[in-house]
Amino acid sequence: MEALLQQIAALKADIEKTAEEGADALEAYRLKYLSAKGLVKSIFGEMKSVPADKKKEFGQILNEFKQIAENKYAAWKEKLEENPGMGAASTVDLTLPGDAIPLGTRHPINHFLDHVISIYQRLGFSVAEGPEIEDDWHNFTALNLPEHHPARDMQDTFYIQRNPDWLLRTHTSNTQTRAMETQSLPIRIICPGRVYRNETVSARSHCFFHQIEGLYVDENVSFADLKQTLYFFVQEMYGKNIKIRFRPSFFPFTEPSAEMDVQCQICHGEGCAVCKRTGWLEILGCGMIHPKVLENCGIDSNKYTGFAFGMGIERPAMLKYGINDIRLFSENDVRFLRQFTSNT
Ligand code: 2NL
Repeated sequence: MEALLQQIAALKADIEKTAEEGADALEAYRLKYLSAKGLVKSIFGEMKSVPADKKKEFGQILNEFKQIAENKYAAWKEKLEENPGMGAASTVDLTLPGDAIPLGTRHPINHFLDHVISIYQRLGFSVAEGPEIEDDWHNFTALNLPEHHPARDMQDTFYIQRNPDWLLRTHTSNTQTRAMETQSLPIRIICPGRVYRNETVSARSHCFFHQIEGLYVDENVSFADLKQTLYFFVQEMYGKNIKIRFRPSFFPFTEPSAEMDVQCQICHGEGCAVCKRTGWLEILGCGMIHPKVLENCGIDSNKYTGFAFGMGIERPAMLKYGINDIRLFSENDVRFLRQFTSNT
């Protein structure tokens, strides 16, 4: 009797520590404890050798033992049905080298923009950003673009159908009109960003592209300040020996207006196909902010003056990286993007 009780205690402990693994282990457990030749049955067989006055007590112990064995089986089986891979030998080889994590690179447009930004930041300009969906006032009217100016034509501008006063900005000047309306003077900002024009997409032009504009408003800002700022910029961008020239031009929002050329970087002024034999490349437009524009933005044009400039990003970036199709910038073909590995 004593020996039997000890055996049952040992079997209980054994059941408890049996690891719940796969279907084979479960079947082995069933055979060992619950089958016709299993331990539960055989221990029950010992009942006949138990003295009559102990049969009731022993019967209870046996029933409890049987319950434990059966409960474990039922719980195990349920777990296995929920998770058929349970207890299977792991197929992961932890000694294999890991998969390489593909690192992204900066887009060439952002790379070029960041370079331009860093140069103007050294002159004390800070970056300002504005909305790409803009109202007519901030994109056109405040900039002295008369109501029937060709740039307002449906041909050039994407209007928002829901509200014809809204459009996709055609230049980043909207950020500058907003800054002049809201910021206190002096203002010295550069405004990079994406702009939109309703133009036929080709290798040379796209319906969206990038610009960076600059603006400086203070007392006594002169055209000499404008020239010196832009000269510093091109020297940082193209080297100390770069030659520049200004040509008179016209923009409704500046007076006087000019375009700035740099000596062609391909032929160094000799004349080639890229500069159309002129030896010069146009890189930006600029001028003194028109007094009407200052007034439109709530700035006293008798007290304050300012200069502004704007340059496109795609064309100089194409020249710098030898890219012959503007569409490559926006197609996100990784074969193109992966060529720009530098992140410095
Ligand atoms: C170009 C020429 C230019 C400006 C942009 C500007 C902005 C304000 C007031 C006055 Cl708020 N001017 N911007 C001025 C001159 C030229 O861009 O060829 N851009 C690609």
